[in-house]
Amino acid sequence: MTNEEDLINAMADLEEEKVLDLTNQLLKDGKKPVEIFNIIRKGMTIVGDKFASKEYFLADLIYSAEIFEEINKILMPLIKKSGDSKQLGKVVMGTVKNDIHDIGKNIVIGLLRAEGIDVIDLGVDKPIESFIEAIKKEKPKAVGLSGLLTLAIDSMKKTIEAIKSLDPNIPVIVGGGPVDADTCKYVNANDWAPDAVEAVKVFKKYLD
Ligand code: B12
Repeated sequence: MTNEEDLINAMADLEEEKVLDLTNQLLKDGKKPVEIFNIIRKGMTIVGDKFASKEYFLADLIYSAEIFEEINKILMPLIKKSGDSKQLGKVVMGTVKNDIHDIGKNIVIGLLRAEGIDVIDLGVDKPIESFIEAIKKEKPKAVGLSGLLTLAIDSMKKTIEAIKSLDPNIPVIVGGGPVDADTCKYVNANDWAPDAVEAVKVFKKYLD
């Protein structure tokens, strides 16, 4: 078995020490932090599946997030600033109302900032008004909405409706677990991305 598979399984089995050891091992082997984030995400998805099938409880979900926080402390500082110091513009980003998941959003924000994009992070469970106020105050070039719950899709749709009636030209980009091309169309977003690396490419399209 490769270290990658071991890491996915260690995360899925909530073996904190093993997860940290394997993360350090993969770094030594030359894996990029973003690639390791993607590997660990696969383990988190299994944690979610085990929760859905009642093998795991809420406490296990919480513990998976705590393990992730430790990994974050190792990997985030290693996400290199890009050589290009040109500021690419401002983005407002938040997790939509009724949803408190932010691990994925925070990775996206870390990568965007490393690329010289100024990100205003609104946090989690943000109602429509928070986005509207931030857009009026910060005048961003694009807005990012994150959500992991199926419920979040409805919040995204309503939030985008309000954003577009304030300014029909502001690009809104969506992402998170349940988001795909169909969701993007349904909520009337301009674009979407399945992971943090793609998210950076998509945001850059709208900032250049
Ligand atoms: C960890 C976790 C939690 C933690 C979250 C901690 C935190 N600070 O975020 C805690 C314990 C708090 C939690 C709570 C709950 N959770 Co939860 N959770 C998860 C779990 C296991 C992992 C999520 C995660 O962090 N993945 C890793 C990150 C890196 O991946 P990601 O979030 O997808 O992000 C990537 C991309 O999506 C993308 N991306 C993310 N945001 C954005 C934004 C933009 C703009 C773009 C372009 C891209 C982008 O880039 C990221 C990096 O590559 C998932 C399982 C799963 N399948 O996802 C369940 C899951 C999301 N949770 C679930 C549930 C049900 C809950 C609870 C309702 C449980 C409960 N009974 O209380 C509560 C929700 C409370 C609420 N109101 O929000 C369900 C959702 C089911 C559904 N369809 O609605 C899931 C799918 C588990 C399951 N299979 O049942 N959870």
